[in-house]
Amino acid sequence: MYPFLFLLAGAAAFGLTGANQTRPLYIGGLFPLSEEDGWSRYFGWASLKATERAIADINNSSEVLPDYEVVLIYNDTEGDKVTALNMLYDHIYTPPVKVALMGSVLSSVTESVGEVASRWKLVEVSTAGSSPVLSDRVRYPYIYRVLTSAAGFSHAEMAIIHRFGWIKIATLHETVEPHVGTTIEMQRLAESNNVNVIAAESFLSNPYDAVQRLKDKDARIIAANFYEGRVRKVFCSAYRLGLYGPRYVWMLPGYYADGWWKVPEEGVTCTPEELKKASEGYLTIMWSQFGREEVNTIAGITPAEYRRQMEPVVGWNLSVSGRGLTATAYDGMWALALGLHDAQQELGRPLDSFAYGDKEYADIVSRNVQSQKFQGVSGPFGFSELGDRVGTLLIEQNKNGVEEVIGTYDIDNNVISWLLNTSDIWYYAGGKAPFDSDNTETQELLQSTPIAILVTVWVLCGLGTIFAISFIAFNVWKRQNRQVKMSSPNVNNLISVGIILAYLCVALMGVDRSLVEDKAFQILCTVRSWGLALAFTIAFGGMFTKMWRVYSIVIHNKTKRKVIKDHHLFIIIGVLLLVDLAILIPWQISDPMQVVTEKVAVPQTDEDVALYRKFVELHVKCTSTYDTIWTMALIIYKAFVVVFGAFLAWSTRNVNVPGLNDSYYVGLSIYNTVICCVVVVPLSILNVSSMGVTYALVAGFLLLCTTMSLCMLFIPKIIAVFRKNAVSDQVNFTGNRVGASSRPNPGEPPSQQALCSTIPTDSKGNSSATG
Ligand SMILES: *[C@@H]1O[C@H](CO)[C@@H](O)[C@H](O)[C@H]1NC(C)=O
Ligand SMILES: *[C@@H]1O[C@H](CO)[C@@H](O)[C@H](O)[C@H]1NC(C)=O
Ligand SMILES: *[C@@H]1O[C@H](CO)[C@@H](O)[C@H](O)[C@H]1NC(C)=O
Ligand SMILES: *[C@@H]1O[C@H](CO)[C@@H](O)[C@H](O)[C@H]1NC(C)=O
Ligand SMILES: *[C@@H]1O[C@H](CO)[C@@H](O)[C@H](O)[C@H]1NC(C)=O
Ligand SMILES: CC(=O)N[C@H]1CO[C@H](CO)[C@@H](O)[C@@H]1O
Repeated sequence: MYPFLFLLAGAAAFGLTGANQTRPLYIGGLFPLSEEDGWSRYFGWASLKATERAIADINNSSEVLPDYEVVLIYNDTEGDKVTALNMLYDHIYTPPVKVALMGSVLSSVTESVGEVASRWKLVEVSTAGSSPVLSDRVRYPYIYRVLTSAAGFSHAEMAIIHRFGWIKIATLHETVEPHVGTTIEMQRLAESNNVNVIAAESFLSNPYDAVQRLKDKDARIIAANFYEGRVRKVFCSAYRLGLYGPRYVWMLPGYYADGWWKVPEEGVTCTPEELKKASEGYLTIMWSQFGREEVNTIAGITPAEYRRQMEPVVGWNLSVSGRGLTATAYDGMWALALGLHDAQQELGRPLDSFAYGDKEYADIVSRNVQSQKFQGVSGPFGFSELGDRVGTLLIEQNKNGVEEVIGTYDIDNNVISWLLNTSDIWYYAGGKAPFDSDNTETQELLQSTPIAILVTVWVLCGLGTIFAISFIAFNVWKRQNRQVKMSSPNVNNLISVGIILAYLCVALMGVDRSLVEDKAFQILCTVRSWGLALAFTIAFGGMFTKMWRVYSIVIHNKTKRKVIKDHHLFIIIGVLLLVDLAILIPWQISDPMQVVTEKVAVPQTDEDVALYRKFVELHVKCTSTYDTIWTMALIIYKAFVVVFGAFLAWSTRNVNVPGLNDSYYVGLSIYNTVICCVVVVPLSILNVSSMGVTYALVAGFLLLCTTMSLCMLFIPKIIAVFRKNAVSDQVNFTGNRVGASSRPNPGEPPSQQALCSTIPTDSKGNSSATG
């Protein structure tokens, strides 16, 4: 095709110029070469050097524009819109006439320059200019750019979002082009793909507040767009706010310099290590800047050879995934030259016949530039109808501070080709793609008493019950024995019954929600709160009244005879029980027990975080609205009885009333109960650790105490009975053995009544010791 055109064009040119071989074709260049903030000038420099190299190759080519010598006249835009416009007017008003423009690089600059240049009908090839705004063919009919519109980044990001099934994303952008346009494109794509943008935050210079808002909205998948000048601030904010790590995915444009995190920056309080940590694993979308296939290109050499040759020209190393516009600008210049070349035939007049405002010329050249397709040093080259470069985008990932290519995105077909196993992308998240929202699974752990503890306690309760029953049986069996007769066996039996009830309650305390249904559990709760209160009153009331009888006999023996019979004791126990009922019945009626489930969050371990789970413990308990008040009333009442009982026991500690031979042991029993209450009550109120431990401790103590009381009451008696001891009729005051005159006949034990009425009389003469 070219040789043919060459013949035609060559003939035409020859005809026009006679002996003159070539005519200059001026191209105006606008490059940022001294830009202040320090990074776009590298792009400007690379673009300039690549353009010059392309022009040299084009001029040396006998096939492309053989009649013309392409001449580049360039100016420095300083990366600034106003300077760039100034330079554009300088190009326009200073001869010679430029037939096209190269450069302007930055999106913001290209937007201004492009709009003005279009009025002058100048075709422009921008060596970057990724702003999606430039795809507007009404405002920018003659702009072509060698990079895909940054909107393509959004398409690639959406393909990633789609691939991993996320439906909630957030956007963050710096409020300048191309970031605004890219973000708008992302939001548009999200809407058409049914992806929910849960947060869309922007910032001008300080991103901290915007990142804070992302955090507040629980953003996990963040599509961010900003220049390198903001990247350290963004990741420092992310570090400070914890918006990094295995739960987050950051997707960024990929044109930041390698090792950006090492560069110190004023106003950034994070260390390079912190920035590196916060930015670990982010994904970037990047233009493929160098051809990846080792094929012969328009330059006559392979992309690798081109890079090798250009390294000394630009002054830095060029790698296949490197930055810079060294290859794209070269291909862009070629596209422009080929477009001009192809336009000659259609135009029917020399290419240097252009005058500013020549719409026909511009339209024809523009159309021919747009249709160029060739194998460039930046990969397969071509323009879309909107003047955007078509081709491949690279998906890269920041691993240990270095960006690695992990996949490519084919814009035309909307297809990602991964260069690795997709699970490897999430190396920083345990090999699993992070969730787009808080997908932490809450697992409920119903707290229950371990069955081993339960069975152990039940067995012990059973043994205790058998023990208590055998004591009752013993009392019945030996009811004629004096030892037994004199120890008020009926009261002792009642104590045993109370203790059996206590064993039952201890056994029931272990039954939890894991064993029974809600309804049964509620009944169980009521039963055991009643049972425990009554068991205590029956068992302790028995001891208490016995003690009280001893006390009465000893204290009142001087003044009057007291006849205290067993039924008096039963009446007192009955009164104590009535007090219990006076609390329990109103409680039951006005404020019945309810089954309440408390959820207690368990702190997440690192493993839980990695596995997206957290645990809550379910503590099922019985409680009622004024539970504390009722319980306190019971406890205070019982504490009063216990303290009073202890006082009685202490007052009569040295009294040995022979007819009431077990007062010493009853006293011990009471002390034992006091100690028990002091330990068990706080233990059961404070939930020390797990339910099992609490239950084991409380049940263990209760069993110990009740069993000890039981043993103290009965074992001495059994021993006594089996030793066939005679009942001592001595009354021992203050430890001294004093006279015992009216010792009853061992053969005929006195009745309880007799005992109670005679003993004080017997000891009357010696009562001064206590009086
Ligand atoms: C070709 O013509 C141009 C003007 O059209 C002139 O400036 C240049 O010197 C000529 N070159 C030769 C080799 O004659
Ligand atoms: C120009 O092209 C010829 C072959 O067509 C080549 O030998 C020569 O080295 C080229 N010169 C430059 C400066 O590229
Ligand atoms: C633009 O560049 C040309 C050629 O280098 C130079 O003559 C001209 O003065 C420059 N224009 C401005 C405004 O600096
Ligand atoms: C370029 O690469 C060479 C080896 O590949 C290395 O020795 C040199 O330091 C690099 N230069 C720069 C500026 O990175
Ligand atoms: C990807 O990695 C997973 C886990 O390492 C492995 O099971 C799977 O076969 C791999 N797939 C490919 C295509 O390599
Ligand atoms: C063959 C030819 O004309 N080469 C020229 C192409 O353009 C460059 C720069 O404009 C000149 O240096 C070459 O001599």
